[in-house]
Amino acid sequence: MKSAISLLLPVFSLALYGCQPPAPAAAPQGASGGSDLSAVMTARGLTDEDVLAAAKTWTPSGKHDDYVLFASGGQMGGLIAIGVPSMRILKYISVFETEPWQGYGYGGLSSKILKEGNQGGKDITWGDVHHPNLSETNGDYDGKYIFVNDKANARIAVVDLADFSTKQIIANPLIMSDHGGAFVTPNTDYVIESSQYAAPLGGGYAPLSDYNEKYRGAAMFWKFDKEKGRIDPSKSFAVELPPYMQDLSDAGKLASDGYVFIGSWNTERATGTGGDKSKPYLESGASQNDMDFLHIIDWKKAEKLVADGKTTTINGVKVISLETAAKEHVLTFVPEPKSPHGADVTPDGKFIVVGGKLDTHATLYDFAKIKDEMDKGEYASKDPYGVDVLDFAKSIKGQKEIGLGPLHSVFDDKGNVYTSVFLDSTVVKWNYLNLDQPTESIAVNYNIGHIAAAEGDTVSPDGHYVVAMNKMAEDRFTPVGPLLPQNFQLIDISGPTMKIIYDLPIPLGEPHYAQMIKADKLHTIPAYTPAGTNPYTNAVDPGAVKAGEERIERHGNKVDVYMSVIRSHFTPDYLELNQGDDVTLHVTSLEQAYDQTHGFTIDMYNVNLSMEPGKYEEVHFTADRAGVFPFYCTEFCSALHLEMEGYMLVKPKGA
Ligand code: CUK
Ligand code: CUA
Repeated sequence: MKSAISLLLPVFSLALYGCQPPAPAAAPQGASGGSDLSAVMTARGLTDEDVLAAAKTWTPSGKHDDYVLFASGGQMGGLIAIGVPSMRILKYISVFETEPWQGYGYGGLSSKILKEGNQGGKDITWGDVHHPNLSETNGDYDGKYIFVNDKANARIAVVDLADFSTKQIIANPLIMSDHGGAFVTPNTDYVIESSQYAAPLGGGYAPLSDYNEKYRGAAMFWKFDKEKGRIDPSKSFAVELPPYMQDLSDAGKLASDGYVFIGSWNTERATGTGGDKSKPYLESGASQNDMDFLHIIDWKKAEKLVADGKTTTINGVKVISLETAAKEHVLTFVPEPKSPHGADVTPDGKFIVVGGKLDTHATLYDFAKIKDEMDKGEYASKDPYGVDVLDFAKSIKGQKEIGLGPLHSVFDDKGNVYTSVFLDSTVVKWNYLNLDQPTESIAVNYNIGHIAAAEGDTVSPDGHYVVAMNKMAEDRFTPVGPLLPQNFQLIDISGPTMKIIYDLPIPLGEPHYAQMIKADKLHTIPAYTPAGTNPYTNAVDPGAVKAGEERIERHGNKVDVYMSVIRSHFTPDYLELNQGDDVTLHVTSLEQAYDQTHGFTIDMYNVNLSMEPGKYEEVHFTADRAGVFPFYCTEFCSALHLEMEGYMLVKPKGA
C-alpha cells in the first residue's frame, strides 16, 4: 500500500507552491524546514497522518469552507461562527453581551435590544449561552435564523442569519433559569425554552421548606412569527412542570412530530443542607434515585388547550397548570437512568437517545412503543403530582454500554450515533438501527461536553464531520496561565475509523452546544440596501438621509442631528451643542460597496457604532458633560481614515 504521504504529495505541493511544481529537494531551512515537504515534516516532527490531517483541513486563501459551525459562546454571551473543515473562526456574534467592534450595546439601536432583555428591572449585560438551534423547515436547517438561550437569566434570543446579528431578546417572565432550549419544532412553529432550577413561577418568594408545593419548572413554547422573524409572546404559552430539574430537550420530528422530550434530574427534590449536617448536599441528594423522568409533552394537544382557554395567567404568560397537564396527558413521564443529561431524537424521529451521566449506558427509547402505551392508557404508576408514568422496560428498544458519563449524542447518515462521554474523555460511535454492532471509541482531549455533527440535528444528517467540544485543554496548547481555553476537536467520520484532524482552542467563554450547517444554505446580505435601512425593521428608516439632506434641527433643548457617513467624512462634521441638550443622532451610511464599514465613536460619551454599508443607526443621549469631544471613525476605511473625524462642542451651562 502506498503511504499517505506519497498519495498526498501532489496535493500538498500544489497547496504550498500554487501552480509551480516544487524545486528539487532543498536543504532544510530553520525550524520550518524550508520548502521541501519531507524536510518540513522531519523538521517539525510530523507523521504521514499529521500531513493527511493537514491536507483535509488546510483551506487555501480565498477558498471557502463547506460548513459553518455555530457554537455557543457560553459566558461570553454570544455565538462563535467557525468554518469547517478549516476551523477558522469567522465571526463572534454578540447576543446578550455588549461588544464594541459590532457596536453592540454602545448607544445605538442594539442597546434597545439589550434593554428588552433586562429582567426584573435589572440591566443584564452578559448571558450564559448553552444551546444554539438553527431554524428548520420540514425538519431541515433552512439557514434563516438561529436561536440561543441564556441559562443564567432565562432568556431567548433571535439571531438573523442574513446579517449574523441579534434582532430580539425575550426575557422569560416565568422562570429564573433555563436549560432545555433553544430547540425548535420541525417547522420552527415554536422555540422551546424549559427551566432548569425550579423556583416559584413568576419570580415570587417561597421558603425551601415549601419546595414540593411552591417550586415549579416550566416548558415555554415561544411562538415564532416566520413572516416577521420575531417571537410573538402574545401567541406563546407554557406548561407547568414539577420541581424536578428539567434538563436538555429535543423536539420530535417525522414519527414523533408533535412531541417534545425533556430530561430531568433531582426527582428526589433535594434542596441542600442549609447547614444541617444530617441532610445531603444538593448534588448527592439529587443522585439517590436510580431513575429520573424523561418528560414527554404533547405540544399539539397543549396548543388546543390554550386555544380552548384552559390556562391560567402568570406574569402575562398563559400557563397550562401541572394538574391540567397531568389530567389531559399533555405531560407524561417515562423513567430514565440515572441523573441523565442529553435527550436527542434520531433523524427518523423514531427513537430518543438519553445519556446516563451517572450511568454507563445510553438508553434508546422507542417512540412507537411509547405512543402505543399512551394510546392504550397503559401506565405503570403516577408521580406525586398525578402525572402518569410509563413502564421503562416496555418503552425502550434497548441500552448500549457506552462508558463512564455519556452525555450528548449526534447522528450521521448511516444510523450511527456519536455519543460524548465526559468522564472517559471519548467519543463513542454506535448504531441505533443495529444495537449489536460493536462500538468504536476515540480518545478526545479532554472531558468532552457537547458534540456536533454536520447537519446533525436534521432529518438527513450529512456525515463527514463531528466536532468534539472538550471542556479541558490541559497540555494541548502553549500554556496561558491558570485559565485555559476549551478545545474543539474536528473528527473525520468519513472513513472506517474516526480520526481527529484539527484542534481549535476556544479562548472566550465555555461553549456548550453547537450546530453545523452546510455553508451554501446561508444567504447573507452584502450590505443594507437601500442605504438608510434600519437592520431591525428591514426598511429605510424615517430618520435616514440621502446625500444633501443632512441637517441639524433644534427645538428648544431638543436637538436632532441627521448625519451621513461616507469615505472619508461625516456630514455634518461638527456639532455645536449646549450642556443639557437632549440629543438624537440619526446616522446613515451612504456606502453600498462590499466590506466598506465605518465606525462612529464620540470620545468620553461611551458611544460607539459600527456603520456597515447602508446601515441606519440612532443614538439618543443627554449632552451632560461640557467640553470639546472629538468624534471619529474607528475602522481603517480608506487612506484618509484618520482624517475621518469631527467635533462635538458642548458649551457649558451659563457660558
Ligand atoms: S449542557 Cu453544557 S455540556 Cu448546557 Cu447542553 Cu451538556
Ligand atoms: Cu471611515 Cu475610517
